[in-house]
Amino acid sequence: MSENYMELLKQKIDQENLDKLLALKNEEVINFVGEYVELCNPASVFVRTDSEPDRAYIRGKSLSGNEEIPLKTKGHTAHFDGFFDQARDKKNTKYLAVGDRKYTKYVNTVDKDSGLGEVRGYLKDIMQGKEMFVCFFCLGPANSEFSISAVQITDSAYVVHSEDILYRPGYEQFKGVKSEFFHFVHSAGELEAAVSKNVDSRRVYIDLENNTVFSTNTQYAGNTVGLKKLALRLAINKASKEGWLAEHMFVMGVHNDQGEKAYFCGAYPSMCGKTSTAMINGEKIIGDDIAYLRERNGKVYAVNVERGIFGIIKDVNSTDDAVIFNSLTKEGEVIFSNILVDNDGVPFWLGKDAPLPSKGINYSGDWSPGKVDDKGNEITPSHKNARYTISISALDNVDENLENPDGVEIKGLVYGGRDSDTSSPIEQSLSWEHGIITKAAALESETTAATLGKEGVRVFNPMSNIDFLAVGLGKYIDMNLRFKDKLKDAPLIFSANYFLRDSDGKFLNAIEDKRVWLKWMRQRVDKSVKALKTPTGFIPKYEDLAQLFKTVLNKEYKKDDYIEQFSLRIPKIFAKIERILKIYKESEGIPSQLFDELEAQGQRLSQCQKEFGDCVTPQSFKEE
Ligand code: OXD
Ligand code: MN
Repeated sequence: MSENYMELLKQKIDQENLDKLLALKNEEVINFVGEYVELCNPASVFVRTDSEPDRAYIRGKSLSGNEEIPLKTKGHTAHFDGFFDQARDKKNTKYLAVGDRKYTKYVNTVDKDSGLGEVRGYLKDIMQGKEMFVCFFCLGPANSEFSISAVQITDSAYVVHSEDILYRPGYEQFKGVKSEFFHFVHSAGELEAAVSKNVDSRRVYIDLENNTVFSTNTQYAGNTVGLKKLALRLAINKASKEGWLAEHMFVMGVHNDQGEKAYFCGAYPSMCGKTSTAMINGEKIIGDDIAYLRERNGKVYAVNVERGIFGIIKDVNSTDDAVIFNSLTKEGEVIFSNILVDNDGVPFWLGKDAPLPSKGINYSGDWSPGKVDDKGNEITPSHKNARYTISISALDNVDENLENPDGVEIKGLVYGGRDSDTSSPIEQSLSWEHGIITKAAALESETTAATLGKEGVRVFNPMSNIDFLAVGLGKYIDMNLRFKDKLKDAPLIFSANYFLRDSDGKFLNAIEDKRVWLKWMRQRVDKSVKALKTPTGFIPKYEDLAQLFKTVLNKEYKKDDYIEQFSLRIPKIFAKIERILKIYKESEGIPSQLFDELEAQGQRLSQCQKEFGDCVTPQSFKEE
């Protein structure tokens, strides 16, 4: 077996770890490990099984290598990424391109030979003097038709520790793996004060032919935790060949008045309320970030690919986010990243309802108020994209179907964006096709701190998956449209926007209002309320929302607020259609249905504008 690397592996790996590797009886794994032991040249290799001692070993290594520091509360640790390594690096994330495979212009590609040469150059001897960790995980619940096995090689114990919280163990399952699996090779590179020193050589390169992703000279989890967004890209490619969907979506259960649950999936770009929606008090969470969706018996089923949350901590407070706040402030395993640690070992973050410490340590080193960077810009106490990593089972409202290998039946899909002036807070599409085109494929969002670059710019982000598209835009839209072909009972499709503002820039909705929007969608699934039909979809009736605001939030919902929030801003919608059409007209292979839907919507809007003017109040629309 694998004679090529056997001699090398015997030299580099001690007997105990070699036995763990060989017990998998998987030649592809052995060759993969052999290839990267040879290239990265580590001082030693640790092979992680699913056992508790192996998990504890990794946690210990993360602390002894100073990748994490212990905090005051038992089980809590803090991790810091380098000053310039605080978000996903879109610029240096590239597909290794071969042949005539199509990509969108929103992702980067590099010729495979030169890209591979470059990244292999960085990987050469990169682990000299370091320990290599070889780890096995499962994307999705164990023993499920949804799930995909994955092997991660890294020299960062923090990466493995994060993966341990975020993904199901996969060593035992690997013993039976015959089908294709995903491979990830990561090195944080040379460290200085426990952070990656050579961020100029930060690269994330994706090889779709070999289901492999390489990542070098970075620690930020979005660039390094292979099973997260790196695996999503591989999964989108796999799904496109096999007829299912890999989506940037939460999975959650929402109750009706009788306490019956229906499950929803929701796609929102980062920092648009996806995680906070998924963990809303009173409802049930299965996942907050990535879902695999499959058709079975004419219905849609979904699983959470993960079992933990790598969530944005900014603005998490005890009133608006009670569920997560509670879990983050009690004993239990949590990694806080890029927050401020005060002198007592207590984490502080922007928007925490607690006094600002007078000093502490953050991603810039020692910190006190007024600290500025080289350019004189203020260094905030915690980074805007600071995060927490926690197991979903630590949340009070975890759903009992989190580990169900069959997944849960999905009744609604929600597409949410950050939009200050165009779309209403909630709207249901007129049909599957109308929803996929005008809500999902036309999704835009204003940029945030979750990726490097300027904030507040409106960007096109279809299905909130633009950064991760491993296939051309036309093919991806088509996959979504055709997903309906076998469905007898297609989920309803909604758009959501929590960020509408008035002309003075003031938000029109409170953070907690999303609880009402969820309940309205739930009612629509039950067909227990009617709606008003507008040219862009179905909107709630005032009476239904007023009732929900009363029962869910104990708040009075003023008719004027309803009118302001749900009026149809026709010129803004036209401008959006123009932007979207321009993008799709410039792209190749777009299904004609997309243009037909947008054109039909445009005609309905023109008609409506003629009749009612530019801004149409909800009273003008008829009940369906
Ligand atoms: C995430 C992201 O971290 O989308 O989930 O950036
Ligand atoms: Mn995400």
